[in-house]
Amino acid sequence: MLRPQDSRTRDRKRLDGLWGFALDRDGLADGREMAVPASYNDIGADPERRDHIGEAWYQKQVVVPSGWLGRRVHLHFESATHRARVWVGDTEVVAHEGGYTPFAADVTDLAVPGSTITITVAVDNTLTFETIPPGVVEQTPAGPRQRTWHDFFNYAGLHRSVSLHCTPVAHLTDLTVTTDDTGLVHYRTTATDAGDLTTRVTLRDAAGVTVAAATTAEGTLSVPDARLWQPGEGYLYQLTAELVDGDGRLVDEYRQSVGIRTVEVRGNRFLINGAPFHFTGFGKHEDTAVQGKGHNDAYLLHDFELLDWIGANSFRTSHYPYAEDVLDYADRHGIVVIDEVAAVGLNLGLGAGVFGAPGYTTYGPDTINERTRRTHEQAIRELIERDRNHPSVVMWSLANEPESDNAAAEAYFEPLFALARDLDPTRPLGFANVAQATPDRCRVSRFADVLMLNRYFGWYVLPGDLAGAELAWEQELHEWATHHKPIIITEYGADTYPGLHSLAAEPWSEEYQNAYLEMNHRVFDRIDAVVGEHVWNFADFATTPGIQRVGGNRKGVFTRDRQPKSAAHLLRRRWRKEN
Ligand code: BDP
Repeated sequence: MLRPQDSRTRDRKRLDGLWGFALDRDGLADGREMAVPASYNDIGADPERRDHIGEAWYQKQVVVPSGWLGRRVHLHFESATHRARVWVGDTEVVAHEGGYTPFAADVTDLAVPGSTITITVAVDNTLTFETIPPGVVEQTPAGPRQRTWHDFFNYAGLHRSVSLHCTPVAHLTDLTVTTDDTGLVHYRTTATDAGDLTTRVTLRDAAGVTVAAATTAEGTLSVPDARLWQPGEGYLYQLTAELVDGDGRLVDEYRQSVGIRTVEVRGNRFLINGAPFHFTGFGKHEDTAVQGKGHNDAYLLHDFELLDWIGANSFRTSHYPYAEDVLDYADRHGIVVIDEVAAVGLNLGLGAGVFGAPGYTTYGPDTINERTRRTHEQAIRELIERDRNHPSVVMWSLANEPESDNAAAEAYFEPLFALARDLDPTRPLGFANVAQATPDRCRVSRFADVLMLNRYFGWYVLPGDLAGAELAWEQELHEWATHHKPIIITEYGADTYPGLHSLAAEPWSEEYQNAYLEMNHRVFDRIDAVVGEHVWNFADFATTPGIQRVGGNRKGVFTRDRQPKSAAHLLRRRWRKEN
């Protein structure tokens, strides 16, 4: 599936703005409204909507442009969290599972140019043991409660753009590009209804000068003296794929930006274009006040400005695929991305009393089972299909903190790694390893190319005892280093209430966050295999209520409204010097 775009042969009409909204279908007549994109949870003042479980209904009337006569009309959703059913008029046109990847339907027969159509969407936020991420709805005396095993608020709704777009009847349907730092660009296109049309491919540099061209649907272009896509310098070429008829007339056109680069793991080094890369940055969230997980261009820019200010060269899309605009920006500006599947919380024993619950076994016929694995597989397929052309994406993370220290985990994950490797042999794979799965116990790390460790020595382990934490942390890292793989610390952090100060550097104070980070950095600097440090988290974010959460998770280096805690200055001093 190709993302909708305007081109010489294609038209995109965004359906963002206000839609009709209700928590049940009949309520659509009541005239309530909802912003798209946005999570619906925090828009209203009623707890009923914030804590709603089940389908929420969206509706919009749309005029199909009369100029689209004779073309194919598609309805495209960048995401619907966590699943959706969509109707045009009374006809169901598409259903989709998974909250963070796009889906579309060909609605040509229903969307007659010049007519007005009604689009209705039911967005369901229910999580079960067979969804990614998993959850369970528990029946309590006070009514149903959605339990999840992930530490962020279960925001739901139409979080990203919706659009109606048209293509010619004969059109390109897919385009894959892989590159290497010798200047080779391999491409593959597919098309539908293309008959005897031919495919023409042209690669231009940033100044618009043609550097290579071909007239086959699939092939390899060679770029002499290629200017590489580098961390910090997102140099992009533009590939234009065209379908042309026998007289050379243009039938369809699709443009794709291309960053020429190589990613490779060699020994305990992570190489980009053959040079060792050290990751500095954060695990982030898509999370802002009022809009929840709704995409917002102003926050997109602001967050990237702050990453630049602080000297971060990378981030992880914890714990789900982010909006495609985010990756486009990272491509253009040379920001390195670890792209994560929404498989967070496959660890039902974790955090009991914080956000877990006793009484569930992670892997079993009634919990994380074969059907969960199939959903997980589909989530991997959709992530790789969506993001494989982004040069900024340098590796895939297949899960966050799954239970990984037993045979059931090994059996669950082995085929998932095999699938991801098969779908994309060009990028290293990993998953964020949880503290309990120490080097001697973890059964899944063997499948990973890069060790991604989430560790909280000095916070969840030995809180307040940074000297003890330093010893224990270094000891564990030495053990991981014997695996001869690069190690990225994908989470380390301490909750910090902004404005709380303590001369004794007690937990929750800004002084403690600083001392905690300094301790971690001393340890990292002593271990050769550590090739990256991603602080948890970029900014404070909303969570499920809990006694360890004070107005959400406070491990942000920035507050939720993006003001720096004093740790931001500490990181800026370290990272700007390093990069
Ligand atoms: C880790 C999780 C992350 C949490 C973090 C925390 O990967 O999602 O927010 O801990 O507790 O276990 O702050």
